[in-house]
Amino acid sequence: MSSVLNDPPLSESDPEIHRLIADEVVRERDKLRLIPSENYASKAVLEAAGSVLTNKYSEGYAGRRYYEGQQQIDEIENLACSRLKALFGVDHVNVQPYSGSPANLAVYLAFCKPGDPVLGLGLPAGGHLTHGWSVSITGKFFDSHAYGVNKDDHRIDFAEVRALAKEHKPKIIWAGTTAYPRTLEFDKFREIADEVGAVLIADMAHIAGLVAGGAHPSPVGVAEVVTSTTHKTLRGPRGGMILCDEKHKKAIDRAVFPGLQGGPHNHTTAGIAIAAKEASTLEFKQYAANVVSNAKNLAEALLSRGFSLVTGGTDNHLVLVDLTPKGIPGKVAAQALDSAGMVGNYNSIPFDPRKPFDPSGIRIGTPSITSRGMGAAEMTKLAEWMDRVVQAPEDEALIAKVAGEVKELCSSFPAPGLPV
Ligand code: DSN
Repeated sequence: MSSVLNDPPLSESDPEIHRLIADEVVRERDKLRLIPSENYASKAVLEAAGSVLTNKYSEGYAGRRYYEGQQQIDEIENLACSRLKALFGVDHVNVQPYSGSPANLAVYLAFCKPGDPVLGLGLPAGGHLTHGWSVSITGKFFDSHAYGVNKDDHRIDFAEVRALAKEHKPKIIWAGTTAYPRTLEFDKFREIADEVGAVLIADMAHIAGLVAGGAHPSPVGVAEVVTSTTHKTLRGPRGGMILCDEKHKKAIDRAVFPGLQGGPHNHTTAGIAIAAKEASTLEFKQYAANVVSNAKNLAEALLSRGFSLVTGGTDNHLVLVDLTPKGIPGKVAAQALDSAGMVGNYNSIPFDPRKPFDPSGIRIGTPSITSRGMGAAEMTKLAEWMDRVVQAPEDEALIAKVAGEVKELCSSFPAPGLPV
């Protein structure tokens, strides 16, 4: 028997998966990717994420593992942590959470017992499932309470945050969002957390890259614990992390392993280390600023075409469009826009009279198109295309024409990480 396994390339070993990946490359190349939680990871990040590091088990932490053979892994994890500590100016970083939801679950494990009161932004107002929403394990296993946004300006209702905090005395308060276009005022949350003796947890998943690049105020030094994904505005591989003050280091590390997870995904850790290095450059600072200026320009262009925007605009990377004045539901619009080469997601708006699976809004953002180097002129064009499509979502000829124009524009803005 030969000792060498037959080890053909993907195109030969599994042509179906090979074809699907190739088709995804084309999709990511030829369309405007507007989902605000998505981005393009660099070639270097993709190379690490697809490397032999995926073969290794490493339960434990650097220098204290339950498996031998950690000569490279310990160095990689230490590099990821030290780079992130420098980037965010924080005492401690754990890079082992598999993604944002496990990072948040680890926080519950570190600070709460089942049934304890917790407080977070409600999903319909732009919060995340794991901040205690009823269908999530975090809403089922804890006594969760949800604050919302003001009826008039759709900004976070701090009077409600304070009232609920005083009434329920939560163990933790979440300050974090997935569909909120405004600056998060971490200091206001901290004031309330201090008044009731809660630990303030900032979930900066959506804005981590903006924070790293100085385009959004940092929660570090305000919230004692900060969770995040690594693949959104930060442009790393899919992963999660928890940043914390020295005093919570032990509780957080124990909660992640052995509390919640087994072995870390070392290929992801290497990708996170690379993303942290990339995010510490002047070029990335400019990127973060451009993400915000593109979102603001896009918002202005949409407003000038009669679109209605939740909160009237944006301070960050995303725009939440209320399509009610355009007379088209979010899902119909999102599907027509996708066919025309503009990929966003349908989304509830605050106090939405429609159901979450067929809501009134769409959520779009600029992280991916800014990674391609697009700027003000392209935002104006994008608003024009969106307007044409939402006015005639069933006009197949128009949709095909716009898709062709989008593809042509994309060909002038190659995306990071994609084969040319
Ligand atoms: N909720 C996802 C999003 O914002 O797209 C992230 O978990």
